Amino acid sequence: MKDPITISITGAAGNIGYALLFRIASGSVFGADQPVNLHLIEIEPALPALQGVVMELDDCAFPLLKNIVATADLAEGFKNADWALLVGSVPRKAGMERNDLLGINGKIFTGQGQAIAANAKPTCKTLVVGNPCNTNCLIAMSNATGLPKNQFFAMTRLDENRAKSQLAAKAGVHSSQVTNLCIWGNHSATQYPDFVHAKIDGKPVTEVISDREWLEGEFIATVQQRGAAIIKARGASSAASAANAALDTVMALSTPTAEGDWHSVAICSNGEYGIEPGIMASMPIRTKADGSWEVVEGLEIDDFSQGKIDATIAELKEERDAVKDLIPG
Ligand code: NAX
Repeated sequence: MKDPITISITGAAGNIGYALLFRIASGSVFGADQPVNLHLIEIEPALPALQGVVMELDDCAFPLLKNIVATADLAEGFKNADWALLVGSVPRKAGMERNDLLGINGKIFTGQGQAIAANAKPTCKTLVVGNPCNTNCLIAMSNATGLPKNQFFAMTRLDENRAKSQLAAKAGVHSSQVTNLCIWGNHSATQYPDFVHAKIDGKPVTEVISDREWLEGEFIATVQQRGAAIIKARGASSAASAANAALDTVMALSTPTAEGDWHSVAICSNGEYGIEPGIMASMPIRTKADGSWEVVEGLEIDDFSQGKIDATIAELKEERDAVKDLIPG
């Protein structure tokens, strides 16, 4: 049997946490031969609810789940972490401006970035889900002194999965037939789901779906507004699909990407595609056989796509400027 790996999860008593933990503990993420420790991190008021989740995990008697830590202490929570999944954050409330939210959550991610650097394994990978996830991730990464920037990610996989499902429905195919779908930029209503490079059964989407007006209009708007549509229908924000996307991201970053394909995740730009270095932007990513990853470079960006990418990157720059006091150096 392998040595256990440790997965630290903030917001573990929340909705996404509830949909995440049992799949990790069951072995469906890291494999049927990989034991796991779960470090569940919550704020003090949520610790009683977290105890209930721990009781349920115990009651599953998962063979692969070796140890559970439930804590509000960041040092204990991130100790020896192989993965840090930062899900917890303060939701936007009525009357709160975007910048207020950035400021409140920014402070959370400063401390968490520092605690990951001080306590997690030097190889720990961090995935930020809590919104605004790109900028929260930028703050965590910037405060995690000593850890490589390429170990920090913000989630846009839910947007990728949503876009694949919309294209599949329009083309009358299964979503698994849609590949090469890149979400560019921010996980927000400015994101650009790139249909130009996406493929259906290996053919360009634009050859399979001839309705360019739909692609440029309704398709993009549906993906951008999908989160809001789910809140309207369900009375609560996406949880199971968000947890699923977080686990898809972990798996996509842990296993080699299929030949010719890519996946979407926000990473710290090194200037690829003219995106300002240091911006946490979603791009097409390939995971290599040795476990490292690279940006897929050389895609031709047409004028329509460039306009959309510029808009979402402009928003990310605004967000970064709003939290510049939380970014050392
Ligand atoms: P919930 O409100 O159900 O749960 C959040 C949990 O985080 C709560 O239990 C709360 O006590 C905890 N928490 C708050 N501050 C914390 C801190 N400083 N340390 C540790 N825990 C803390 O929200 P849920 O539905 O689980 O959503 C979690 C986050 O995911 C939200 O920020 C949400 O906006 C974001 N989402 C991100 C998505 C993405 O694609 N990146 C999609 C889904 C979701 O909207």
